[in-house]
Amino acid sequence: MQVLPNGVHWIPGYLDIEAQRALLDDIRGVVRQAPLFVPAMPGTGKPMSVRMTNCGSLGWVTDKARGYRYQTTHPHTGKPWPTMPQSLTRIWTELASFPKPAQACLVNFYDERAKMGLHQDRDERDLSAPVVSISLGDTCLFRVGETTRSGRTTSFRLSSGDAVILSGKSRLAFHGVDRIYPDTSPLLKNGGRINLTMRVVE
Ligand code: MD3
Ligand code: FE
Repeated sequence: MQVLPNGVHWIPGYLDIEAQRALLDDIRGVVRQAPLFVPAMPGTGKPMSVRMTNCGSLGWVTDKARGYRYQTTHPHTGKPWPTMPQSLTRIWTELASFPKPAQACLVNFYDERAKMGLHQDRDERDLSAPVVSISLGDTCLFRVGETTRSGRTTSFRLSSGDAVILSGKSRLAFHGVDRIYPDTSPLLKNGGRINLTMRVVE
């Protein structure tokens, strides 16, 4: 485990290849029940380049009219989100050191052109709970800063199987994904990157 300057805990190679494959299988099951959707920016309706879905009792969604929020159902199918696979709840228990279970796991899919601008995660009512993130597939260039947008940032590469834990001060750090490095992992046959973020919402 490495602690970065801003208090971000990073565990390179947290999941071995077997565990990555098993988790990916579970995520494929989630995506079959809750298809990836294209999120839109509040106000402008501009599509994000990342595609998303969720599992757990709550899921993060966004659209032009209603903006960023958590809700109990998929925005297109109207069905409740699939339950969180045990592979994920086990990771939460091991890494979060928090008395409550995760309510939401956001699944982000990046193709080779996708990125995520610098932002803070503050749509959760309980900001005392950590966020636990797992990366699968192609490597990305990840950037994390301070709790103000203008703070200095540190960049590092997140690879398949890496875990990141955001707690305490780092929980409100600005962060984003600047780029995906194509063909850096054999895990996803058509390439791309999946990021899973588990959260307590309320
Ligand atoms: C640092 N996801 O879903 S994961 C997001 O790789 C998000 O898909 C990125 O940012 C991704 O909101 C980054 C690592 C991560 C997650 C939450 C954080 C880093 C964070 C919250 C606070 C600070
Ligand atoms: Fe985020």
